Amino acid sequence: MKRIVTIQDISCVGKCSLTVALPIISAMGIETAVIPTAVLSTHTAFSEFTFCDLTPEIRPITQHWSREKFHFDAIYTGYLGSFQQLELVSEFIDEFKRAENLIFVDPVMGDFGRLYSGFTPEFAKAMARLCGKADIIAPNLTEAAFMLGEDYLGSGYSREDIELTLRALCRLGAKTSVLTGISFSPDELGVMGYDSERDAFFSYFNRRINADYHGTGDVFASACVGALMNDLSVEESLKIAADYTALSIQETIDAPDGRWYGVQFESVIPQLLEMMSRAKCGQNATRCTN
Ligand code: PXL
Repeated sequence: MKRIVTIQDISCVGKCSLTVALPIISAMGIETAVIPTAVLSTHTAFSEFTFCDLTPEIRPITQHWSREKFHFDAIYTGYLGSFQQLELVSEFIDEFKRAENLIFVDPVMGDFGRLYSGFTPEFAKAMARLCGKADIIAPNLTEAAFMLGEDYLGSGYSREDIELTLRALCRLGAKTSVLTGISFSPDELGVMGYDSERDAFFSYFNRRINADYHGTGDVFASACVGALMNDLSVEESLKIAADYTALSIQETIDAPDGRWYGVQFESVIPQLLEMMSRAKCGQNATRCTN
């Protein structure tokens, strides 16, 4: 069984970061080790959230795992709350990077042109350096703009603008850059990516659902990492992650008790697994029995 480690906070209520990554990636059949970077009572969009910083634990955990000679097939980082955490995660990557494992950095910092509470443009620059160590990064347009020190593209952009941004993101050092939340027409929303090694762009779009919920980026990134660890290609993994995120949003809208602070990703896990096994069948058409 493959094993990954994901490094991000635990927001105890709020359906984001570890409470999303752990169930989704585990359900996809991948052992999911965690380094919780902080414990918050809720994510930071609630007022009066509590916060317990676990930064001092990161290096001792890294050192213990080093002595144990643990191996991770992927290192997936999400929300990180301080410059020091960025440094320690960078050290962790140096320690556990292997030729064959995958470093996936989701530089969670903001949305809709604004940084989340507590983040600064200087922090975005430091996050950009962490992105330089990744195989795949998956910012949204807000995070990309702050990391690149460019203006937020907003909504009136062209395919060429996005291609330029993707190329600039790869120049930070990541092999593949993916931009989430891309839309070239009012009724569609999707992702675009650039593989710098193949010099190839790719994209995938869904019908836009007019609702915004917290944690959808984490649902997307988790499903993407899970699919990649199931040996699906980046393109296939992004498609599955985008479809699963859209399903989770639709499920939340349709639920009589839908909650505003996160999406109902749990009840559509069976569909996620079906999409994944269909994609795997597609790859192994001659051997597939489902
Ligand atoms: O979903 C991103 C996220 C993760 N963790 C915390 C957050 C947020 C977004 O606001 O506040 C603590």
